[in-house]
Amino acid sequence: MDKNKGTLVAFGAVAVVALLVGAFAFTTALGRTPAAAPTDRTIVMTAVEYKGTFGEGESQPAGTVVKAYRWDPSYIVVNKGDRVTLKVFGVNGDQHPSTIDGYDITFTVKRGEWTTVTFTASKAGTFEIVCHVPEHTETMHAYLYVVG
Ligand SMILES: [Cu+2]
Repeated sequence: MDKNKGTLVAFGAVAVVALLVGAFAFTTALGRTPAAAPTDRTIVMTAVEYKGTFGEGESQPAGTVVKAYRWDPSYIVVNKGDRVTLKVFGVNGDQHPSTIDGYDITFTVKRGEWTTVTFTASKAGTFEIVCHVPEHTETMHAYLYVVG
């Protein structure tokens, strides 16, 4: 390839990249919408326990049980201003005294019962939903993302 042809190819490549970047920026600007109007959101969750059992040749004696308590789902996304209702069903564990950090909300989920937690997502940010039973606390975290 001669030098002029190589320069022309390089210029063309730069022009194509510039066009793509410009088109992306333009469509992104067009795609922006104003903040969503506050809405009512109901989110169904469960309090669950995962269990596993060690087998032969693993790091613990065969038959050793390992378990972890979790919220399902563990990620919740709402918009600032939304009126949020969490409907939480207790599947495993006798009870789960819990908090939503940053919102001063406390609630307890009991096995076999539905617990309803209602609040307005008035603060943007990421807030943890944590169970405070000592053997659950390490793993029983969910994350509330309030977009605003
Ligand atoms: Cu718990």
